[in-house]
Amino acid sequence: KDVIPPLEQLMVEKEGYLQKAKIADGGKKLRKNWSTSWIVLSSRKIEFYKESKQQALSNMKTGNKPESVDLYGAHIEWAKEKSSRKNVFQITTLSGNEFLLQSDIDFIILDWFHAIKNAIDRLPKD
Ligand code: I3P
Repeated sequence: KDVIPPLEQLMVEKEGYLQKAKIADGGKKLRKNWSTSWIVLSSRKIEFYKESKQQALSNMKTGNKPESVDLYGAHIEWAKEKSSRKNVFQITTLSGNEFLLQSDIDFIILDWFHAIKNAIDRLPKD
């Protein structure tokens, strides 16, 4: 049966394309593999879509799920030492998932860093 999500979860704060590499899952290191991801930030989560926005929208009808990251208790920090690329930051979730996000374009990555940091800081601390 259909469940109606709370309104706040429907409020998209920012969306766009970034380079993404998941480097740990539940604390277990993964082989780094950069790919372009369509990223949707709402107040308490980030969704990573492997495909383009167009494709993602049509896939929603078939129930193809994006990777969803709970921002509650998450950390965000610049991660210069984790990549040879410029403009890389890391998100670490409470469950021990680690993601690197990157863009060559300075203002794009700065906007994303601050948007995600603000979302995390607005969530209750405990
Ligand atoms: C990795 C790939 C990544 C690179 C990573 C390499 O090799 O070249 O792009 O990360 O460097 O190990 P492979 O494809 O063989 O797994 P950056 O682009 O972020 O530097 P790393 O091992 O120093 O993280």
